[in-house]
Amino acid sequence: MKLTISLIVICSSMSVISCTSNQPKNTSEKPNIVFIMSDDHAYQAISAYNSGLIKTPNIDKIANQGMKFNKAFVTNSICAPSRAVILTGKFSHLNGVPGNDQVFDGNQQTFPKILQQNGYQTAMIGKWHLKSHPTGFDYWNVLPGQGDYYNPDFINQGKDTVYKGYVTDVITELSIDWLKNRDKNKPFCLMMHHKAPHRSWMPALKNLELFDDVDFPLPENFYDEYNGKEALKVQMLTVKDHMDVRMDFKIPCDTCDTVSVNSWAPGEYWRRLERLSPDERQKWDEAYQKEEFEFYEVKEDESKYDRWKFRRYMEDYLRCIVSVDESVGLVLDYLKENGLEENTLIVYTSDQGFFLGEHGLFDKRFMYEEAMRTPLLIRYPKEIKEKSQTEVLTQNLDIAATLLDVAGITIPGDMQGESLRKLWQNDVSEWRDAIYYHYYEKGFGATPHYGVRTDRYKLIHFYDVVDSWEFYDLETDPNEMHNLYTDPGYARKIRELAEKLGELQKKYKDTIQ
Ligand SMILES: [Ca+2]
Repeated sequence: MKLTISLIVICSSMSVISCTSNQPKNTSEKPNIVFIMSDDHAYQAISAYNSGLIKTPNIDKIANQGMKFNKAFVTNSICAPSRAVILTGKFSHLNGVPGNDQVFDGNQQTFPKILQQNGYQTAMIGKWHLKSHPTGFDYWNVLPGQGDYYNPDFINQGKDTVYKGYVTDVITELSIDWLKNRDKNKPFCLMMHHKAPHRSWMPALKNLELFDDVDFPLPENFYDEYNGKEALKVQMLTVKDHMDVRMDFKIPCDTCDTVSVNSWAPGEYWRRLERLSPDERQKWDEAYQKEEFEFYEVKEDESKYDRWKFRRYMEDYLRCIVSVDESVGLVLDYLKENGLEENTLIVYTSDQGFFLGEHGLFDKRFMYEEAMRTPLLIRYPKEIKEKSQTEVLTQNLDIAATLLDVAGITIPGDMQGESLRKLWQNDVSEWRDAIYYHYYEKGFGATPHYGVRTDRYKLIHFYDVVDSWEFYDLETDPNEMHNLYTDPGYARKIRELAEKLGELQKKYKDTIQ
């Protein structure tokens, strides 16, 4: 059975957007922008980066026909803060959103606003997650908060609206509808932000059988014992100890001996299923029945149970990504069929990376590679050669400056990122040699921390919940298993990185208490 989308409410603003424009003709030469962002999509789960886990042929097309950024990082690995950094081109301490609880001040400068002021028509569709309503968009239609996977609520330019279908498909359909109905005399910037593959990884019903029984190998540092990692000793984000049997593994058991540490999780699980129609719910229950039988078979055997948990995590996470990849394919097809391929810059990225069992973890937050790094692919045939790659250090901080630069707009002096355009123009002479990171939230036992990463080394200072330093040599220890902070052989290098850290904090105006 295929879940089809039918819109309960047709966007009433489409006719407004398709009205004629008085825009000067020269803006029609400006490039269009399609900025596609998913939520918690690990680079390990994109086949352009790692062929071992999943095939993502459509996302890979952007890499194959454009530039793949192999060292793209965020400044603060969590959802709302990353979005605020991307919009403003400023670090969290300056854009007002250091954590998920702050309300984004929509009066501040953002790149969509600047594009709009320069003749672009702008749209924001999907996950927004910044609490205040979007500003700087001719059209916006966003999920409230985290949003739901099935038959989701949206806020359509201030009006509560419910759409029938799977959230990734709904966001795609709204995006393509907007493209179809846009004013074709103006350049456009479409931001299509997927909810998927955010926890709790609820796949499209048509994809519930995918990856069944694939024996995903555990990452080699799955059983990291956290020697020298004081902050990881107190977190509550491990696959084997902190996932919820109902919400994460989809086993409908409220009474069995579970591993739940989140009292809200069972209620959340049942609430989310209430959004399914009776037929959809039956399909869901049938699909997960096999997993329920397995759960009772393996739960008393710790080793088998650990592997089963990891497999359950991977199955649903990757099923969600299959839909995201389909979405990218549909948007690429639309652009191609409508002659927009050449003059449109397409970005694919995630709001941050994600642990897929590395260090035993799921989630993000920490300055270790899998969470700090994020996928970044840009296709723009007018300027970027096919199959380009870069190894230089980039950040989500650079997105705003890049998009304004490509649109021929002066980058405001208070934006803190650099235009990535220099990289595909091979102008790397003055590119940064280190990046700065600062994470603030304490949820799930995480500890605030800041640090610096160069091409080879990483220095982290955890403060608040625990106070400790970590130092890694990524060349000899890419899995970040050996904290060398007290190793005398690295004392000089650690001093150099500490100096660099101070320089970056000064440069970016981050005052540390
Ligand atoms: Ca996220």
